[in-house]
Amino acid sequence: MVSKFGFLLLFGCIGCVLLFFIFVERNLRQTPRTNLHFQTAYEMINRSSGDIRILIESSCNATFLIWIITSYAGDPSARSALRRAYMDQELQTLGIERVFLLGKLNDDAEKRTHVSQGALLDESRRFNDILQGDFLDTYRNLTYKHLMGLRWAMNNCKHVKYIMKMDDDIVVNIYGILKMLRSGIIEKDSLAGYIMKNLVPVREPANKWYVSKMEYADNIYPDFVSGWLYITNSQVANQLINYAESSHIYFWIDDVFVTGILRKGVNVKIQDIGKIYTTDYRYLECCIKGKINLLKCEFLIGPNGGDTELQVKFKEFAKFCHTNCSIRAENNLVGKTCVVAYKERYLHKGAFQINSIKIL
Ligand SMILES: *[C@@H]1O[C@H](CO)[C@@H](O)[C@H](O)[C@H]1NC(C)=O
Ligand SMILES: *[C@@H]1O[C@H](CO)[C@@H](O)[C@H](O)[C@H]1NC(C)=O
Ligand SMILES: *[C@@H]1O[C@H](CO)[C@@H](O)[C@H](O)[C@H]1NC(C)=O
Ligand SMILES: *[C@H]1O[C@H](CO)[C@@H](O)[C@H](O)[C@H]1NC(C)=O
Repeated sequence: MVSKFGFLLLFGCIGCVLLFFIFVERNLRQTPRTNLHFQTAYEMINRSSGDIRILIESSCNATFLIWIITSYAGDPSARSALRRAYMDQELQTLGIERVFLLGKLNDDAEKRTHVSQGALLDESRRFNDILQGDFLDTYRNLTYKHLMGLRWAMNNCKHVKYIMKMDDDIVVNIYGILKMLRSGIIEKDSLAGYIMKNLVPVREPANKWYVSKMEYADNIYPDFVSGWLYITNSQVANQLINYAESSHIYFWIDDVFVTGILRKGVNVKIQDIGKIYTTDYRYLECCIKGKINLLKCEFLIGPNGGDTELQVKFKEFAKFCHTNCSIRAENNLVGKTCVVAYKERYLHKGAFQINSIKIL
């Protein structure tokens, strides 16, 4: 009898131990699965763009368009060129206000660039066109900068019709942009720009633009518009910002995140205005040469190719030709007649791997 009871006890114990192991094992297996589920695509962070403290603020008087420009705090040269190209007074008469979006520099960066916080405060007092957020001015914080600009524009520029976001190394013909906006071809409540389709994350760890699976798990980015320059309005900015804050997601490549991931999340349309972009600064130089023949240029936007003064030269051409030149004939477009030695260029910094759409 005793041995029979002992047997039962033994079996019971073995059963308990087995059950315990099964339970533990299932838990072990389940925990990571749940985590993976929550990390589907993007890094979860606990710092939303709404928490960003503004160190230097600016007022908004724009009535038609607020022009926000991401700029590296440590390099004022592009800001200076833009200020000389398009003077405040002229912008004001056009209903435009321009604001540069900066982060802050750490001691190392201040030493390297010889730009101190004091110098930035002076710059702001002098030009009243700086918005500086309380985050380090680095590549991986670009998304903070971008969202800070949209949030500020949305809260402070209540009466503007458009928000235009640009990078400071991009050359632009403002007169041409205004003409396009007034023509009404930009769809309401959309993001209009150069559409990037089917781009894939860079997965080589040595690359500066390396994106880990933790940061972004999918193998392809949603369609987005290049951060070079895009146009939208306050309603769209509002939706993007709210979604960024409620979803607690973050991805550091700013244009992919804001105009791709967030945009898709709130179901905003993107509109292709890629025809007015060139990816090669030398085409802008060809545009400028057309001035002697009184010819306009089909390109309104392009990179400065490392020469900040191209902004000033292109603006002079654009202003002169806006009233004095004629539109080029189809067979005389700069894209067809300008001869430059072939060199691959990229519209998007994080996209080195990809053969993006060829537009030239
Ligand atoms: C905006 O308006 C305020 C008050 O009218 C003025 O002090 C400020 O200089 C203006 N800023 C710009 C950039 O025009
Ligand atoms: C972004 O800014 C925050 C706040 O200044 C800083 O702590 C962080 O190191 C920055 N991130 C990167 C990747 O530079
Ligand atoms: C148009 O051309 C005339 C004559 O060359 C010149 O005086 C005028 O300044 C030009 N217009 C602009 C906006 O540059
Ligand atoms: C992040 O912080 C907020 C409070 O600001 C809190 O409600 C939330 O649970 C935190 N999320 C994570 C993932 O830690």
